Amino acid sequence: MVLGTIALMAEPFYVRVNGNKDYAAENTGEQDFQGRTQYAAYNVALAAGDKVTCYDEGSGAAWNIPVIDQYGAYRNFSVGSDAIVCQTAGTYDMYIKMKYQDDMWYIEESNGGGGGGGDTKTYSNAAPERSTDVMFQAFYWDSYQDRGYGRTKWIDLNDGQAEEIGQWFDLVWLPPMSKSTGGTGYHPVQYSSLDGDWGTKSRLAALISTLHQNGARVVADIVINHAASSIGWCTFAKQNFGSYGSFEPTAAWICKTDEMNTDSKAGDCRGKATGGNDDGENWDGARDWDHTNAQVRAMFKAYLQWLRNDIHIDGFRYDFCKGFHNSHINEYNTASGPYFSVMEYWDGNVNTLQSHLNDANWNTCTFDFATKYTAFNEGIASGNYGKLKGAGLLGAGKGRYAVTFLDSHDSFQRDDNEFCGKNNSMKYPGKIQQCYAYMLSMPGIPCVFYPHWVKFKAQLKPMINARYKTGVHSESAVSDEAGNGYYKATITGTNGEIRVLIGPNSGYATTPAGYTKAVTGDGYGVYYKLNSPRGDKNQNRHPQGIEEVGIQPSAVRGEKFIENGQLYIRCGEQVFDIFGHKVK
Ligand SMILES: [Ca+2]
Ligand SMILES: [Ca+2]
Repeated sequence: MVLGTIALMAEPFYVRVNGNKDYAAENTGEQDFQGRTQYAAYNVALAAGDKVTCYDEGSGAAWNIPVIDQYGAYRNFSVGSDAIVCQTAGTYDMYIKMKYQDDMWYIEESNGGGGGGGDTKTYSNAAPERSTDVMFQAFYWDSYQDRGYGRTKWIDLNDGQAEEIGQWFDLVWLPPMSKSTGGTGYHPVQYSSLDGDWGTKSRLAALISTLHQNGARVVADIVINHAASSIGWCTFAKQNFGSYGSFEPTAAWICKTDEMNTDSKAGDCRGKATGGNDDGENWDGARDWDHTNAQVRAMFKAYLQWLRNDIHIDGFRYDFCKGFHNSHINEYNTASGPYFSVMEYWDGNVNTLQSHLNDANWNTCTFDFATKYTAFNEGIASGNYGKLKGAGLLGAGKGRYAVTFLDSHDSFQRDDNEFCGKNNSMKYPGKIQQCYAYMLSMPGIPCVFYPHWVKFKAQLKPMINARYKTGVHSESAVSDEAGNGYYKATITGTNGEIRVLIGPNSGYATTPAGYTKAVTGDGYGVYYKLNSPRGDKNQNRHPQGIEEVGIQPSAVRGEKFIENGQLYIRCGEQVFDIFGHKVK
């Protein structure tokens, strides 16, 4: 009977919404990697809750396609028993890829942009669900000079490092890239100028392209609480974001609570900051923008849209989020649609972190300072392994919103003693590898810090690989126990599980029955088991710059060939497997 139905299937096909509205699906004339013929219905307008099926006019039958390609806007849909169900209202291009018992949807948002490489789709939430991403902080304080762990100018990263970084990490956080008063860049002078101490705009573009081609998304450091003036204290540089607008900020755009109005060094500028009250904290080292001013907000929306679409930035790391009300994060992300964002809200209280995520409408992640302080500083560094259980945002069940980390450019080492004190008191003092064994095994999005990568690459790679192979993600379930001198956890991924043992009494050196060793070291062991075999992470990358070679994972144009029984596709000099992963 089933075969009979297949025999009857014939064009024309339609995308049918709620059983009564049809959108014609045209034959695109293309087949995907697996030989499925592809049809497409464009600009399908859907509301949340709408049910979508495929309809065959030839047989008069509608059927549910329960598989959605993960590289499209799959997060906006769920699979129901009789249809796929739209979760996020929007206008979508829906590709039906048909093959007997192997049909699937590939769905893109119709305004999805594209072209030019990079990830310019607009995402509806900047905290990705069930994210398998691992993040990398690609700099440390003033590392445009070698300050002990190598130099990280754009050219240094692009020449010899970016391929490896792109292959092992999914999100690469670059330092503030705008023209600034100098140094690391946290006092920007002109957002729309990308020439600074890290290098030129063209060097930056080359680095972004290399990272995309090797499978990573690029996260820009966004400093919007404050800026430096260009002349004196109250003259600000013009901002030109091309088609997204140009702006001429004045002292009226600065909070009246800024020190411009009180500091004697402001000279003639004293009293000229006439904006509203700061809706967050004041930063006394630079001029605080008045985010209650619609012109200021328009400038930052244009800035972020320009970064997304013209510079091919995929995500944002928001600096000093104590400095302004975090509802603005939601507003700016909604306007620019990043794949991912993370707030730097420097507070170790897990309830405070959640309160500010709530202010941002949960449309972002935040750095998990609670895990840093509780699990690492008070826990591992003090030999108190009980602190690892239930710590931070992970313990609160908010792994989707947590970016875990150990040290940053601020805490690790700085010359000015501003943060660290003379004894560098904020630098993490304990066993570093144990912290990474924890972070890279647990939910959340772990962030690896450049100096730690340089020093412990041999240990970190197998940890990242175990996470990748098992499919552990930001919302993975954890089963754990802790006691005197030990923490033991099992973390469940989509393709297996990780067993992590930390502490001198954890039995870390003995491989648990049924597991494979990823890596062991001083007081820790990371082990994994898989549901099905999976290659190494750096061999299985889905290039973010895939548009540059004219390929969509859904609709592949190129030459197919079979090697060792596997189907591959060649586009120019690049070769992809059937999942769209670049293999050559
Ligand atoms: Ca200020
Ligand atoms: Ca402020």
